[in-house]
Amino acid sequence: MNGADALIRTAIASGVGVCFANPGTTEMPLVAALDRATGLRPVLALFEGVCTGAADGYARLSERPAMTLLHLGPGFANGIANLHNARRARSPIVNVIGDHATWHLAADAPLTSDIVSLANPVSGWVRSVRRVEEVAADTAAAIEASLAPPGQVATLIVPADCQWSDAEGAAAPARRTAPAAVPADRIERVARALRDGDAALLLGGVALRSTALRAAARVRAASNARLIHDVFVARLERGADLPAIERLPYFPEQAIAALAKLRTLVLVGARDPVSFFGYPNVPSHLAPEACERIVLAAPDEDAVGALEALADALGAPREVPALSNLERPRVASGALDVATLGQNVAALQPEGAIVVDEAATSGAVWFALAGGAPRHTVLGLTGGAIGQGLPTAVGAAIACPQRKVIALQADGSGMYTAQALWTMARESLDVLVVVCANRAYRILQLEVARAGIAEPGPAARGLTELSNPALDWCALARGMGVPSVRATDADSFAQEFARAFADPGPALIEALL
Ligand SMILES: Cc1ncc(C[n+]2csc(CCOP(=O)(O)OP(=O)(O)O)c2C)c(N)n1
Repeated sequence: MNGADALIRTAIASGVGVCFANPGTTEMPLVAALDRATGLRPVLALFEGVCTGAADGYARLSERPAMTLLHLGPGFANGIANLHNARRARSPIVNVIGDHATWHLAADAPLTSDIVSLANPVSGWVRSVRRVEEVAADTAAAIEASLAPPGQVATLIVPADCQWSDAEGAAAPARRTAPAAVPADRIERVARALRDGDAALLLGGVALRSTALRAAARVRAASNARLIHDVFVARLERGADLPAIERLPYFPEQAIAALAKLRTLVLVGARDPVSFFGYPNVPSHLAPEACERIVLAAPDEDAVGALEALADALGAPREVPALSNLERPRVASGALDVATLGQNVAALQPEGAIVVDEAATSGAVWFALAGGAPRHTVLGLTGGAIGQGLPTAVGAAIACPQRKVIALQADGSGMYTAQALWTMARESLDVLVVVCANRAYRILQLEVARAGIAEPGPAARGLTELSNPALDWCALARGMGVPSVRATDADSFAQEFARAFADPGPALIEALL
């Protein structure tokens, strides 16, 4: 057994099941070791941002550590934007990066770079293996670090000679630590604050899963506190039988108005909400200055247990009705625009769908209406680094092969990591991609208007339009092995969308808006 075998076997013993990879020469011993082991599925992506985004999607749904295999500093650097999103999502990811042999680094060969400095900003844990004897233990330590509540990105740099040299064997499997319990006096304090009125709970992390949402609905029934989640969520369970909760608006003026009356904001696995950007004369923090912030559960604490204890402390009934008076919309016909597109997705999405929402300005109507759809899971753009949607859909489909994945994908963002389509085809993933083809960076056009520019000049227009030439998503998809069709009105969209569910496997609908 060599160091690479020790790494792979330790990973398998620790519950790692998939490796999203784009290897090179410095990872060859690891590639060979994958063939000598069973239980670790290698998935090739044609750009590292697809590997890291897929690892994020996989981790959000499987609750197992996701592994990437990336090539030296430049390969890793290509994956950074989606690791930034994964860091915000608190996804347990282990990046394994091959490096030059320890003795070759001094030669400063062309691909040599400072990998640690690249890794630090997006990793909660970074280590370079020094000797082959340490590979197995370092691998277990990396996996354990990735799983430390609430989950984080861990990066392990493995020089090629530490992979190819003889090793003793695998390490003991990584251990999983449970989140810390919330002390009783904090529960009491929050219960008292909620009795004073004008309060809201801001839910994040595991507090957006079904058990926590039901406990939060008990808290609402007993206290009248509002239940809110941030605009972009790592994973939200949603739909007919779950309590509906409010989503914070994206633009700060609207979010500030939504929170204006609050006297108490209870944070449950969430941070104090802030504006996505700073604008002149708009505060960073969205809740009023005078509003008291109380942490019920920090992200690394047991939010579910804390919500249940809080509901009990308030004397809430054990079960409350879902309280969602949202109804599923009917299928719309006529022109295809963001309203009819959103309505038809909400009207037709199948039970148990996983919806990856990188629809940007085309997604709001769908989100508002889908609360009345059957149970589904929403994965959002946690770190605002676009190009996350298609890769995350890959990872979600690999984590949950029995569920349909719908990637609601804005066209501009989709082009950052369009290579994900090829992996969908190669792995026969059950993903329906809906490209919201408005042929613009619409959000940036809105920002131009918000900046007070009534008549955008050629630069402002040229840098925010995706015309000339228009992207042909059907051709792009076909070229990567994904069957595709274009919809130009609401009726044909509904027909194609419904048809895609009868037919498992990857497909793409270009919705011309
Ligand atoms: C990695 C990264 N690069 C650039 C941006 C800046 N940016 C934010 S939104 C956007 C364009 C979004 O356009 P599209 O995805 O087509 O959605 P639309 O606004 O048209 O709905 C850009 C370039 C970003 N957020 N992240």
